[in-house]
Amino acid sequence: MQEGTKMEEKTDNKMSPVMILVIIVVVALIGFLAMRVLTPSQQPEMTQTAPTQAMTTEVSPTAGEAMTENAVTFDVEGGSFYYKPNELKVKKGQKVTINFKAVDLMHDFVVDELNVKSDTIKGGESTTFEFTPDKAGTFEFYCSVGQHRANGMVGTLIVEE
Ligand SMILES: [Cu+2]
Repeated sequence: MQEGTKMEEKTDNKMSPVMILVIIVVVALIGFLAMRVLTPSQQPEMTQTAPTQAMTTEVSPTAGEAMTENAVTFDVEGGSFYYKPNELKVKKGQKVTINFKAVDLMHDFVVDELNVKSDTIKGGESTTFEFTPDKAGTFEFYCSVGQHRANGMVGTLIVEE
């Protein structure tokens, strides 16, 4: 017991000054490096903001010709008796492209107020049509085949100013 205690004390005394120095240096280095590593990690978030702004800037020049240059595309599914999605939100003057697909029976896509009427397609078929709303408002789109409209095959087209 006694010999063991003496040896430990000796070892401690010899190593202490060096160990303390080494520990101080290592801790200081780790602290310094940790600060440097953590600080740049916040910068990528700011870098990501830059591309988003760049994209917005690319769109802006085309917006000079009113909003006519804007375009939006929707995939709409028609079945008995529904549209999915049944609410579309667009902007006045925006070119709207709709990829309309029928899953059964025969369907079309009509908006009376905007003179929109797609081809009538059969189940399994699809058609693409475009229109550019020239007025704002909330309009109903519906299927003009048979009694589909009465059976609930309707949706809402919201045209924002
Ligand atoms: Cu229909």
